[in-house]
Amino acid sequence: MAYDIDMIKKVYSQMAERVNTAREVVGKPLTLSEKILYSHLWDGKAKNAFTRGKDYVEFSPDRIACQDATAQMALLQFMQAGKKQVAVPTTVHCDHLIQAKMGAAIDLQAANTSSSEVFDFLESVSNKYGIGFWKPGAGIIHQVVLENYAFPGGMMIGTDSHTVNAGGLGMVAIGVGGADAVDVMAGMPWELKFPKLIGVKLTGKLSGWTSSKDVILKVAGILTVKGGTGAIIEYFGEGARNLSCTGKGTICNMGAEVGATTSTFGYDDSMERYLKATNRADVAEAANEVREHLTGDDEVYANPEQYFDEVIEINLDELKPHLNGPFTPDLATPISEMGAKAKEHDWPINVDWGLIGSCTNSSYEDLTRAASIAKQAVEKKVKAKSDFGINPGSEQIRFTAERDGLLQIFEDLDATIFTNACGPCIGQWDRSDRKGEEKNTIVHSFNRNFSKRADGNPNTHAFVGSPEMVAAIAISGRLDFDPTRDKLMNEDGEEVMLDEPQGIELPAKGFAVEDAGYVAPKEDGSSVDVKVAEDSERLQLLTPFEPWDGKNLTGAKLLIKAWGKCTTDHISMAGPWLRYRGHLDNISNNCLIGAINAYNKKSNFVKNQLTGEYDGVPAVQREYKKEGIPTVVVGDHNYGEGSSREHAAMEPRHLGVKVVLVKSFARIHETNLKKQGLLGLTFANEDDYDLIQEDDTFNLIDLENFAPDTPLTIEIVHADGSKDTIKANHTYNAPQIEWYKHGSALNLIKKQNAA
Ligand code: MIC
Ligand code: SF4
Repeated sequence: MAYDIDMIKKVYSQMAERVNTAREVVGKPLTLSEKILYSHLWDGKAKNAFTRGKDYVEFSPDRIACQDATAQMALLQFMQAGKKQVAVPTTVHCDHLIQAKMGAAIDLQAANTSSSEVFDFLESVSNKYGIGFWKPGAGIIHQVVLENYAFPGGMMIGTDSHTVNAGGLGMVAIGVGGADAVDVMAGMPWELKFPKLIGVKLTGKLSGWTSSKDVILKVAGILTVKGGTGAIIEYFGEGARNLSCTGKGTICNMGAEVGATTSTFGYDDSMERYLKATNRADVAEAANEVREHLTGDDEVYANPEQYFDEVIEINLDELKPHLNGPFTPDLATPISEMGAKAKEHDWPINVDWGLIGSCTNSSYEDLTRAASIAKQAVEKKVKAKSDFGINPGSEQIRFTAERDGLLQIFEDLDATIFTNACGPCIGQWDRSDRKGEEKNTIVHSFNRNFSKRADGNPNTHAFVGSPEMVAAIAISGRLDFDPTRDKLMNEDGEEVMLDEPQGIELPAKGFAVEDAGYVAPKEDGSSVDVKVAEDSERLQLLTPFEPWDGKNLTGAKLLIKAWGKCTTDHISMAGPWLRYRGHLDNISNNCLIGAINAYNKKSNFVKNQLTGEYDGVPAVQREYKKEGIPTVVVGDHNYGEGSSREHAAMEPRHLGVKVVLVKSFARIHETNLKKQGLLGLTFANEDDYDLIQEDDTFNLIDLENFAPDTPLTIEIVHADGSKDTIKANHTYNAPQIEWYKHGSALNLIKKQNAA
């Protein structure tokens, strides 16, 4: 039986009425995304239609998921909200804090020792507040959610940008910062700007070497890393129905890489099969009863241009396998062209590692497709030229894959089976073959390949591909290997070719598991004691941020003008820093250390205007803080792209940065800044970015009149005394301005709860 089946049945019992009302109010047939959004309004049935891309709307999500690296901050905040229990079903998953080094058994034990303080904290907070807890080793949050919690037509939020994975099971699942999750845990509405809608019509059927991953690699190439910003991507058409449920999950998962709010697919037979195979026939039956409401209306899919803001069409019969990268997930190259492109750009051809895993591609089907390639290598006597590492998505997948002999196939090829966890995908990788900053290439089935992400080396060129393509490339050891065309030399000196991969959608003998790793919370957790040691270097109770003094901001110094791509990995690096995710002061020592200073193109090397000396960003910022001098961070386009981690907003806030002024923001990061009481502003005129000089001082001369839809005026005073006065836009609505006034959204919740 499924978890929280009563909640799911309740959602379905309201579905017909809510969808029908929404259709009347909107006055036309509805997409699936609209059906889910309008049936999850905080105020119940729809009363009016919302303008996409404009109206802020309050929603009522059905559930919440948090992973260990973000849950610490989310729960530290929730503990301050003064509530006894979480208001909606919530789970915590321990997956980010486990390093891949020797293989699952040893690595998991090492993580349980080195991070016991954090895991114990998360477990006890979960127990206290009624939160389901998934132990280290249970699996990667999004695979565990897909296997246990996602349900067609539902709405969830999660403190991780790849929460969107659950779109593979027909949800609207959205990644948020911890402060957003705290709102919903505390029984309050969750606010989102009503998204725009991008329709992707899939025709045809995948075959040969092409897989679901290639659909999203192609979409990423079309939309680029910001093309999906503020939009839900809805996939439909015969091609969509032909995809497996976990394949749909892969596509939705990587929608985060184009900045999409989320992605989703209508309920179909593949989802029904998956629900039944994962022990949730009850959910499938309930969904079948409201089936028509769990997909877009026929008229919409027949004439998508009339209903979506943008429509893309992809013919799966013609789609070719791709590799995306290096350094950005939207640089899409069909594998047949990789050789020439790699030569042109001087990307290293030899591949050191092939890594299969991450929330994107670690399902049972993924493992079978990759194993079908690995098996051929063993049978055809080809030795893998690259090292090979595998992270299964969950203990259920691992256990089943072991039973079915899949893991043995990889082991026969000398692969290392790492823990069911994020591992190298989030820089939790003790890479033994290369230290230092040597230029090298790896291929993986993950979603992100930003500089330094997997191993901390800025010269590691990481390419993203499907699990089976990663397997083929790891076997050949070459980035330019095209298995549809190229031969390999075996140990007997014969030339052999790899046959097309064969996947098994769902295990013929069913899934099996002995201990899935779930710990249910106490019915009444009021007696549970949550301990945080005073001198802990990993956990620190939060002190509320100072409220706004109501005055204009004057005399603010430029901390850094970030140049080019500035993702959350640049603002608050993961890898070794994951260690401090529960300790705001300690993790603030990584604040913006990856951002490139526009004036010298170096990272972590900025001018201290008080002394004229250069130093690391956190050190300089701490000097300003000591002197009580406010600061401004300036940035380029899509600032804060990538993850949901609110540390990227809390650190600057904690250190005394007041304003983040950029050309444009990634959605989650902009909200995180607002929630934590910072001013997130965008240049009204993009070119004003060029006016900012290294010794500038900023005055926000009309902040006292801070109001919705009213740009702010910034006076920029240069070192020679000359001035530029520019306009900055913002998207704060009235309630969000209240967060700013109170110093943070959490301060406001606390005040409301105390009242
Ligand atoms: C990531 O893939 O970057 C992460 C780590 O999962 C993040 C969350 C985090 O920083 O903890 C995400 O995508 O939101
Ligand atoms: Fe974990 Fe990587 Fe997925 Fe983020 S993208 S949740 S780090 S596996």
